[in-house]
Amino acid sequence: MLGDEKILFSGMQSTGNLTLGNYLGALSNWVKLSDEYTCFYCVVDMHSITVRQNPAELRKRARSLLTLYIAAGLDPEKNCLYYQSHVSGHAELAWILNCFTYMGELNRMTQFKDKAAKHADNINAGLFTYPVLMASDILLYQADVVPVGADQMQHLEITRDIAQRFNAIYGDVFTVPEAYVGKAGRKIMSLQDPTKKMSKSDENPNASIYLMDDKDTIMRKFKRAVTDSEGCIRYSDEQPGIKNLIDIYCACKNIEPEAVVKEFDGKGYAEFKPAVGEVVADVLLPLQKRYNELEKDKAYIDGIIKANTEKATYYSTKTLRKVQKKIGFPERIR
Ligand code: AQP
Repeated sequence: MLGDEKILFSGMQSTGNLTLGNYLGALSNWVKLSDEYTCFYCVVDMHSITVRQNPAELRKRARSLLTLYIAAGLDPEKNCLYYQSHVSGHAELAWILNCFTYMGELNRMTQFKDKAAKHADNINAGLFTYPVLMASDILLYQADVVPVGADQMQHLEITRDIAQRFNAIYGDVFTVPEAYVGKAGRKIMSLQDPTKKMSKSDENPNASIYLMDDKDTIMRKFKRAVTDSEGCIRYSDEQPGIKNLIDIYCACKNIEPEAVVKEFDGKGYAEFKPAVGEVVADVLLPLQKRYNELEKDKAYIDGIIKANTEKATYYSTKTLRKVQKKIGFPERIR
């Protein structure tokens, strides 16, 4: 699998049903990137338990997420699609890298501060060391690039710092990854509070379009989307709700905001909102059809999981053994 192409690593948490934000901001780009890179796309279920999860739900969501990766167009023969919890190297390397990460560095992470505030009753050590596990995910596969949104940039920086620190002591063990900053990653906002990002763990189902929402639900959610009393379609920070709907329309049709403003010049929200719903439903329909077919084929998905776990284990073990040797762990007796 590893030829001349550069290596890319990314993953998503199985913390809820995937939203249109996850699709337009990440998954749809992953599909494009897979033409150019050798990609490891992980279901990061170990990250997911930094927030309390219902076990049956977590298991179901992880499988559904992996199936959605394929339904969205990721070829499981070309890309390595797997569960983080099936490849023990992630946890093993994370422990080692914990010993090369400073408390002060982790204390600065804004995601930790945000999540700690949100889950004040469960500020666990895993939440604090989340960036170290993420560093392990990336460094295990010697990834050259990591597609990141602005919210994850701090975590990539700490990954680079850890890799450089380790390399400075033990030689060139890890590839130091670069951020892949493609075409301005679109940040899709909540339909109920356009100042907040659309998020799969949002408790209000009307705030998000889920990838498996049927057309009636999609149309209803857009109809209820919070906007303003201006009444005109302008791409302006003063109209965050409309701006978000324009972004969604643009991402689905691959056009620029100016074209949308022109198309809906003189028209009101009663016309614009259903138009956005229609394009979103059109984009999601093929993915939903494919998902429904794949979901029924248990043996096929099981086969993909098995083969890709072996692939990920093979590549991650190569890095892990090298690291263990460098730091002085005793050699394995064969
Ligand atoms: N609203 C969004 N707009 C654009 N991109 C988004 N992503 C998430 N939300 C939006 C991108 O999707 C990927 C998923 O990453 P993750 O599963 O690690 O979790 P996240 O970024 O924290 O996403 P969520 O949906 O908000 O999950 P929860 O609710 O569990 O925290 C990333 O590439 C992210 O940039």
